[in-house]
Amino acid sequence: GSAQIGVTGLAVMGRNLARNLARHGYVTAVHNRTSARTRALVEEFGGEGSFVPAETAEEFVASLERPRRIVVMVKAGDPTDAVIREFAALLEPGDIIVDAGNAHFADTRRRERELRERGIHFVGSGVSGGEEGALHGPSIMPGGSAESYEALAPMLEAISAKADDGSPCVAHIGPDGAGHFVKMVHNGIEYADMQLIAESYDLLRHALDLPPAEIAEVFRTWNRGRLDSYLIEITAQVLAHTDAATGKPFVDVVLDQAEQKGTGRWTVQTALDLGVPVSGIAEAVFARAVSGHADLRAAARELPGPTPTLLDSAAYDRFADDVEQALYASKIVAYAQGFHQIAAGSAEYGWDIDQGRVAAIWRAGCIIRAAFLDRIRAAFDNRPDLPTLLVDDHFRSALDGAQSAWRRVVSTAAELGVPTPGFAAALAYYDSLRAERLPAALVQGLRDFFGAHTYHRADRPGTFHTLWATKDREEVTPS
Ligand code: NBP
Repeated sequence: GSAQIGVTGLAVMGRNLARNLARHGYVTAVHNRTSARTRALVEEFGGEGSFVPAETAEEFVASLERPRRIVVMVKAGDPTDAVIREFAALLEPGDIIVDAGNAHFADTRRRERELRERGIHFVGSGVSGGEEGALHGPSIMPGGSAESYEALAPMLEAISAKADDGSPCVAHIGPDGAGHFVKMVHNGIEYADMQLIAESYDLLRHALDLPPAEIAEVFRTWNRGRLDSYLIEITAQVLAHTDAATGKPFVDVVLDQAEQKGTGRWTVQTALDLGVPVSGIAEAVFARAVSGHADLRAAARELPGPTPTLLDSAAYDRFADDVEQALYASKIVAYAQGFHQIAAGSAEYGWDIDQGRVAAIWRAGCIIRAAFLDRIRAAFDNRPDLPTLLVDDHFRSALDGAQSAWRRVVSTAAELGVPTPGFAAALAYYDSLRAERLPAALVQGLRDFFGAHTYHRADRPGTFHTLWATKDREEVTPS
């Protein structure tokens, strides 16, 4: 065969990835279960590069040079297993299958293990940036063997997004499920980012009584500062948009129930298993769940709120700036939590993930791309064993500078009765990590009281239990 790489699964993502490869000069074999899609691609975009269309899996495999490189871009779950099974039977040792869909990392670990036994390299790769990213340059997070990465690197670097300094937004994340794990956390952070933006909008709307078009202007201003990012930019666009049918602000005609495809939920489920506190991400997932419970919300609509108050004029004048500071501080916390989860996953599964590289390849192409990520990259480059982003010099001083405003925003939100689970959870996390003593000591006392669960003492080693049911409440050391 003469094709350098093949793409199977030619819905919107696979088609755009194949076009991206062909546009970069790679002879690209293309295949889809329903061959009408394959023919349509070549008819519409054949002029963009060199495509080798295949009707059958056998033809597709035969058209590839060896070692074969096959990118699978089909629906995650059973379809991915079906396609892998079909192709694995036709491949030879040394060939490479890349799953570029949104697989759960545990599935990727299983698939990698099964294929490794047959000598086939399996690369579970996160791809972020939506359909536009797939075509013009996504952020790519491949896992799998170092050998398979070497065979793919030139192509992946060519088709990936480029950061401002020109470096490609792709890096070998680590073995087996590492790439899909990092993509999962990326999506969890994306949920948190969006929730914090939504809370900022809600506060500006309620506290300042601004119309969406003026709030769009506020976001546009923020986008010229340290919050410069894709999500802030498109927030301004969505808020400024007017519904053609009604002439109302678009944001006022959209049903206020946020949906999800599940990667945020996976992030939180995995964090619970790893014991990593990702409260900002969890609140974002729960906020979508709350929004979706229409019946519950209808039943609760009559619950009393605070007596309406207005901000005094000094508070009014500084409020938008306060919200910018609260947003920046809470965003730092959300990323600190996400990177903690990456470090914990890396330790648990032996992936040895370089967190600075992860931040570096998120600088462009993906949904959370932002100037901010270059700061994170610098933080981990300065100190690869950084225990949390919060203690990096830059972020520590940003948090210090923002904290009065951050606290004012959270308390104002509580006074006005505007829900800000993201801001509040982020602040609570910050204060929890800072605390000299946590009330966890009391929790341990209660556990020992009702369940004899024992406790450790801060002043000497050992395991202790107090005989709570006895009169003297003697402390013993259970054997
Ligand atoms: P879809 O997720 O809608 O999947 C459609 C493709 O899967 C078609 O090519 C379809 O073939 C194929 N397929 C199915 Br369904 N069942 C199959 C089976 N049993 N055997 C063979 N092929 C099968 O496509 P997409 O929206 O392009 O997304 C592809 C992947 O990329 C997904 O994992 C998605 O989660 C991920 N992703 C999507 C985005 C995005 O913005 N959409 C972003 C990042 C990642 P057919 O044409 O014959 O029905």
